[in-house]
Amino acid sequence: MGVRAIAQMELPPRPELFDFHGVSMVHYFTDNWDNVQNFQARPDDILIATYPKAGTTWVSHMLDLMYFGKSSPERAASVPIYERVPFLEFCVQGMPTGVELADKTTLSPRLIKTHFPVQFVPKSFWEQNCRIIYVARNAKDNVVSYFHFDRMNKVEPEPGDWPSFLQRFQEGKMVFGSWYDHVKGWWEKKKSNPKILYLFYEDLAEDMGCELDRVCNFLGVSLNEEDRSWVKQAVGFDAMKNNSMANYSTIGVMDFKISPFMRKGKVGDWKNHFTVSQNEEFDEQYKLKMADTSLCFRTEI
Ligand code: PPS
Repeated sequence: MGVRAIAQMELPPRPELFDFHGVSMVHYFTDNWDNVQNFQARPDDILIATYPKAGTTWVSHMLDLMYFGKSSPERAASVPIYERVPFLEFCVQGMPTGVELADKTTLSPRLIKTHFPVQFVPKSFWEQNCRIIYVARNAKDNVVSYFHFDRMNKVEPEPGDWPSFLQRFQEGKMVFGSWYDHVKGWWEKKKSNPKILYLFYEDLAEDMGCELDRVCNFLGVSLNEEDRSWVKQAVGFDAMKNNSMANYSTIGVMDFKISPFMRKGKVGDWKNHFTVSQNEEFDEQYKLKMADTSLCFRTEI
């Protein structure tokens, strides 16, 4: 059954969080664990790794267009992003798993998405010395985006109200675990692994041209001026929001009447959600949790 067929399917009730090797998860991302861990990466695979809601789709669409946009224009026009860039650990009944989609990809390089914390990445990616692009987003915008996503996505646990969601975020009781552990874990790994490029959502929002050049440099891709402008334009928020192959409107597990996948795409939207006291309390905890890292985020640009 194709991924899009899920639109017609009845989904079971919302999943519960449970502890999985020390990380909060739901079964949709652990049910295929053995196949995921035994996944055979190829040396030219490119892994796009993120904490959920940090800009995965943005960078996935960018990379897909960079590599295949001009050579296979029909691909971007007719294949949704979740098939062009398989989500490795995804395993929802009635839909192809991420591993199945990746295994049947014949194009090269394969672009593969994961939300795993660094310690969950299948070992073949390290053995094959694959290039990895990690995207991180500031915690405040990340948690706001995650809240709206969990409201509308039926394969996520019930979000509850905003104050309790924020509390859970601080405790790391989110699908894929603690934002703090995730961004710091990948940051540490990057220090000893030159095959990891660590990007920030805020930098992409501020200067896409510059970040696109960094990505091209890292991957050894050279785009002529015309293609560079074309990719830049195609990954703009409005262009992606209006593109049914990039905006997840073809997947049935999400209810866009509650909130669209391409929601606001802003840096600083957290200011519309945090109360003054929530912000003060958040800052206090943030300082403690980030005291042991050199990693710095911008919450406005
Ligand atoms: S997921 O479900 O984890 O794969 O989601 P992810 O793609 O990582 O994150 C979704 C958020 O990224 C925003 N987004 C963009 N912002 C600016 N420009 C572009 N082109 C873009 N594409 C995606 C998307 O709107 C979600 O953020 P919020 O803040 O909810 O709008």
